Amino acid sequence: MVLTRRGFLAGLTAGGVGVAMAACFPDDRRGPPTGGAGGAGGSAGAAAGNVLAIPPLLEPVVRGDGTLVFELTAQEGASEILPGVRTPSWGYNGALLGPTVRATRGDTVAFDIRNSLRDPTTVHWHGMILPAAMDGGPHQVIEAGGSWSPEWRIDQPAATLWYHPHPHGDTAMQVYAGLAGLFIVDDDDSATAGLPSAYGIDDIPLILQDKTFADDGTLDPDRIPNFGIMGNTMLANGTASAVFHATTGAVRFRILNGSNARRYNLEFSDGRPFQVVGGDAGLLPAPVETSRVAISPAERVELVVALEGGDDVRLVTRGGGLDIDDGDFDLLRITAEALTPSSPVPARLPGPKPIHAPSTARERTFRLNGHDAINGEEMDLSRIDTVVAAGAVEIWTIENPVYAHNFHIHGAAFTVLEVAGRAPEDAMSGHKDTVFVPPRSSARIAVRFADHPDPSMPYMYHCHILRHEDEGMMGQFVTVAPGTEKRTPLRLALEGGGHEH
Ligand SMILES: [Cu+2]
Repeated sequence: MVLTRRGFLAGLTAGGVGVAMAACFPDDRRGPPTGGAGGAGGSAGAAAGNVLAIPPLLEPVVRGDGTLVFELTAQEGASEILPGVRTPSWGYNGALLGPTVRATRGDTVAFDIRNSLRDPTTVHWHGMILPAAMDGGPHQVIEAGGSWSPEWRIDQPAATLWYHPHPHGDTAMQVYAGLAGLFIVDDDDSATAGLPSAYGIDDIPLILQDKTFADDGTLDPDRIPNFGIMGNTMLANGTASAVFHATTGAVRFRILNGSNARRYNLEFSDGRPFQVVGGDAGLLPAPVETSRVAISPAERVELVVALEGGDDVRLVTRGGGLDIDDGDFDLLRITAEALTPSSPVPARLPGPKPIHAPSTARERTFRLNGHDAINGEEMDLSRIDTVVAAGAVEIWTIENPVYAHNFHIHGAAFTVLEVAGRAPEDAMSGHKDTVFVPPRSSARIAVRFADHPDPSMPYMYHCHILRHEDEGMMGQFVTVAPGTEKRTPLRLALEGGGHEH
């Protein structure tokens, strides 16, 4: 199977594919910061940095029945990420990353997705609770030149989700090339929660990624042993040396770890505390004050930081003791002059209640083997590994005997019960869809599964270190009508004979 890296590397090595240079977003993303300390006039020198790009909100067309219809095209392009350097990159509706999709609980959303890449791709809605056939996993392949039109009704708490490719064996390179975007779900409670909520003003999306640039400006796909790509240049929303000029006394950052492998140990450069208000799959029930929070690939954290006029502070990641959190890096410089006052973070937030497993809950164990298998088996697209009653709550234990991994479940949300035998940090106590499992430890989670029975179309669970996922550290489960578990077939008849490594 020759999916791997073909199109992206062809773009890298052919000296470009004749596409025009394009900024990833329509706003000016490369000018000097407006009024930041030490602004360098028009030269936009490295010391001054580059204005943080804000992904535009994707405007839907509203159908007669109220359905919100969004259009996304996966495409090749080129971006000026480093000053004066042309970098071939991939994006949705642009050359790098994608627009932010936004919808409210209760909305029916539909997508017209076109694949104008030269490779097959998929668009997976990470964190969305939806029928498996709409999930955009490795079974919903969109061939080069093809299209896909999923549709579903959103029914889950407000959260910062995201979308990205999930073609089996090629996810790492497609994400690294630039395919990723945010999907914000609102609900009635989040609208009145009293949190900063002016998109791009005091409610700031922040997609953190690490890249390495080769001398010719191309993205270097070199990998470190065991984990895959660890870049040496930090990007925020595709902006290198990013600067955000704050205008309000409190700013909410919706942070996505969009990296292939890197774990971020987030702090502010002056150690100031901040309030964590949300996690992967929803707001917290109350803000958690801390000065450090860590997110592994695909995890999200929402935080609110208080600023004062004259502030010039950096969001940084500090090197830790793992291969995947090596090194200290600046992620975003935040400058502040005259600030509009903000309301304090409310003491109570409308986060969903913890997911509670009944005493009769089914328990299962998943052991992460090396970096390419779960419970002794590599991913097989034709094999159903696990059958779950639709809508059930189960307790899953993820055992990790060797390397750093995390664990993501599609079409589900969970509460972390324990990591390495202890209750999770408060900041990780909300609803989640991805949990970090440190080396030589385990995690225990109470998982609520989607109530969309379909014995013939699986969801995935996998490590979200993308190289591990591509190498086979992934399994498949179906959700079925309660009582039909035992007669659910464990083989899928796939067109084309299934998957080979
Ligand atoms: Cu892993």
